[in-house]
Amino acid sequence: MSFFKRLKDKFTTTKKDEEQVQSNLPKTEDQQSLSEPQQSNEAEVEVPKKKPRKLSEADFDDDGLISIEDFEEIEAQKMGAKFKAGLEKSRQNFQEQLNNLIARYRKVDEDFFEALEEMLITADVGFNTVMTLTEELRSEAQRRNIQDTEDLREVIVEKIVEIYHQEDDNSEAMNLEDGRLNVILMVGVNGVGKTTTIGKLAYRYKMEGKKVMLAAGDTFRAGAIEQLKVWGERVGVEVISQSEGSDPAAVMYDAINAAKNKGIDILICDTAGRLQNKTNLMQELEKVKRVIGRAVPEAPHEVLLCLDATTGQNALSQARNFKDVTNVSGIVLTKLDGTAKGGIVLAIRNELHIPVKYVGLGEQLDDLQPFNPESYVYGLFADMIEQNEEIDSVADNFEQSEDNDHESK
Ligand SMILES: Nc1nc2c(ncn2[C@@H]2O[C@H](COP(=O)(O)OP(=O)(O)O)[C@@H](O)[C@H]2O)c(=O)[nH]1
Ligand SMILES: [Mg+2]
Repeated sequence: MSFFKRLKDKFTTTKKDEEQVQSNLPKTEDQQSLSEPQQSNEAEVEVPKKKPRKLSEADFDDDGLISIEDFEEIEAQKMGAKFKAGLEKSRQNFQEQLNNLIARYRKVDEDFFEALEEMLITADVGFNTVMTLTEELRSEAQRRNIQDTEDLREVIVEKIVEIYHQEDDNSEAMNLEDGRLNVILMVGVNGVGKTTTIGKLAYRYKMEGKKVMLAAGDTFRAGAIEQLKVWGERVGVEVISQSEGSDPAAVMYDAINAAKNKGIDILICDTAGRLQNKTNLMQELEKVKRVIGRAVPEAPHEVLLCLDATTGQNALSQARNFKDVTNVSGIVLTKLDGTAKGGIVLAIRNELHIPVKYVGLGEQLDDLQPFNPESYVYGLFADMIEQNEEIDSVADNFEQSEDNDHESK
């Protein structure tokens, strides 16, 4: 199966299928209270039978629950839709530029590769990463004797995923374990989205059935504690705080005690993004980390650095500063929805060797998504991936209409 076809099968869904599945999925109480009240009358809900969901009544057991395979399929498609929506600006930019390049340089030659390099660098992919990518493309084109730039389209997208995977596999996974208190420390400069991300993470983990608590460690910025409390209320998780100006290490100490007493699974700690100067900030983060480490062995289990995708190369230099002081275990790249230069993800991964664990794709509670390179390239090239398969989809439709004929007999 071609690369594009595989991505398409995995992530694509039609609007109608999506609505049907949403209305059929069992909801938790929390989900219900956060979304609009459902109008549909249960007796009228029809179980979808159409591709690509492939759901049928047999998928639901007596309690109305669906199988793991179907659940995973639906999750992948929901994720695909999130990445597609969140990366819209970048996608328009990437696809338009790539289409222009392919139209302008019909033959695969050095001029084409140079223009491609320029395009990728402008999209924040990062110089070294671009060089690696185009080197691999050159040899792949030679190896497979690809002459037409049109035929290189899919290879380019495939290589982006490959380059991403060259690093340690599976490192996007969070270091969280059942049966212990997991501590996540959120760091990053002011305004990158730390507090918002903490709210979204708390929501995500709570939906997964975890007991979550938050620690208001940004005691420096006016209003920061209040902002976290608002998130706590919205999501329905407890926030441990002290007054503005107090020692954040003391807040952490309190929070860890409270978390232990209440059998919390995940404690997420907010921190200041700016103090009187940079040295102070880094010293404070060190102290906070030390206090956490003394109270819980091997904690913090994750130190997540928040970076704002719209700041481009500046985000990379922030990352270098933080990396020097704290052991950053992962990156949350926020506001990807706000930039047309979504290539920054690749630069971060390849130039800093820190995995991107989550990406912020918008301002809704569920717009924070676990990062994975396939959903990402799907989001970046979705229209191209879908159009590329016109012939296949004609075949699919044919199969489907045969299925339907069969069923109606
Ligand atoms: N569009 C968009 N805005 C975001 C995202 N994440 C955070 N923001 C916004 O960024 C601004 C700063 O966020 P905040 O959490 O206060 O940053 P902090 O200073 O690092 O704690 C807020 O207006 C957020 O709504 C995202 O993924 N997409
Ligand atoms: Mg904040």
